[in-house]
Amino acid sequence: MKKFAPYLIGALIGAAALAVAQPPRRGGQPGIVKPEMSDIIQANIYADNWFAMYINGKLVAVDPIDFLPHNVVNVNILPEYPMTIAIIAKDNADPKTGFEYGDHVGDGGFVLKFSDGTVTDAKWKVKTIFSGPPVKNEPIPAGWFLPSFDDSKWESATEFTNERVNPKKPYYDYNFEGAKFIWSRDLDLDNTILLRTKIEKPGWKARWTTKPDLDISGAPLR
Ligand SMILES: [Ca+2]
Ligand SMILES: [Ca+2]
Repeated sequence: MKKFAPYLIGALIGAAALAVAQPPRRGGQPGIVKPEMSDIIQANIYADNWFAMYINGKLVAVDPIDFLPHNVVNVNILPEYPMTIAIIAKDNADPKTGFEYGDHVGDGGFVLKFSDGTVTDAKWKVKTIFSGPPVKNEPIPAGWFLPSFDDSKWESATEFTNERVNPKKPYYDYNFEGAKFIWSRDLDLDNTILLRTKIEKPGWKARWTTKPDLDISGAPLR
């Protein structure tokens, strides 16, 4: 036995060296719970004419079609509650005149439904930053899309009927049941608006225990 010992030690050292040389572990550590597709929710969004959406301070969706045709944006979201939703929505209006097509006053409209039951309604807050004609601009408040932003002085959103907004076919191809079209009080003259709401789910805890390691802070903020 004694004479084999050096070989045994050599084998052990070899095994240790092999362990050090192993590539990094793939698939995470035991005990870590990762989010799965069953944790995601679906968001259906229709804007007349364009929007960008921030959730909990992060840009998560941009309407890929500025103007026409009117389209529904359908995206997956990994929800975390409380969930602050902040939207910038724009009617098609010339920034210099407020008109569309040269001399028409166009109207806006925004509707959203998430599969967790979140819908647009008069409980949302709204602030107009561009109206006209005559054109009037207000600066976009710093940090308007952040959960910590104080929107308590903003007006409540106004609900509009489908007949008033007159959404096009894609709206009817998706589930917007229970959601209301909202805007500021003036669907015609208010052309760019900010919308905010906070969805509370008391007692909610993330099922997953992982956090992203990547940095996406380079995304545009407005
Ligand atoms: Ca308008
Ligand atoms: Ca419009």
